[in-house]
Amino acid sequence: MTVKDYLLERMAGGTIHMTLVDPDKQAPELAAEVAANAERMGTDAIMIGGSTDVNQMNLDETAAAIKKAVQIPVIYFPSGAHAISRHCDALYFMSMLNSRDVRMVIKEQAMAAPVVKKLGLEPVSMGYILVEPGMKAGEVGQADLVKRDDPMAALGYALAAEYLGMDFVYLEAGSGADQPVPPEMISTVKSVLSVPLIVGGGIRDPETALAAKRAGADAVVTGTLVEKDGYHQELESVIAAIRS
Ligand code: 1GP
Repeated sequence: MTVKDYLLERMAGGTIHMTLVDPDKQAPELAAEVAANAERMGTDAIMIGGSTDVNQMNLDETAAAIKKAVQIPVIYFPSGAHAISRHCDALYFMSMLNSRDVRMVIKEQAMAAPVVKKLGLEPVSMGYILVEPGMKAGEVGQADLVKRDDPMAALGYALAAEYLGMDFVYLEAGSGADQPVPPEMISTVKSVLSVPLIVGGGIRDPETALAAKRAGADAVVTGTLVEKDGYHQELESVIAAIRS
């Protein structure tokens, strides 16, 4: 089964959870341990990525270690064409739709595409939309951030992604954001969108995760949560809220 079909099948059963691991934040062995713990707690897929300091070496080592430790799909969440790993099952082939930099919209993708083909990696197409505060991803990607009180702007980008043939839409508040994507924005986008909606950035507790789910998110991504010691209970409660 392709990773895309796996995600669609899981999402048909309700909101799913994905755990994001940044290869720059810990040694590969620890990343593998985090991924295995998350899998045991019920996360549906592992995403690997970070806005800065991901390179071919830390990506390859982390992806290989995680791949050995889990059965669920391992998906690369790239920030550019500078590093691509054959150890992942798939990669989000994504365009930052509201970037002012054409490099983030299509040029990095044009550089990456032949490499993806050569490695035989599954590309999972995705429209990526940065919402305030956007954090590092918004800064590095030169995003023209969607304002938190402007759900119609998010709707426009999301529907454009669908009409361009993208399989998933990702609303991103940025890793470590102090405020997540507003639930009203999620529900506004969801009310018109026919492809699955992924939401992430600033989700660290079960209440926030549940609010994203209730607003209509098909997938909730958490990353920062697993970067501190003693994350087990929090991660477990976030996953439980999403599966409730
Ligand atoms: C970042 O949406 C993800 O791309 C996860 O964000 O690190 O804030 O959980 P957090």
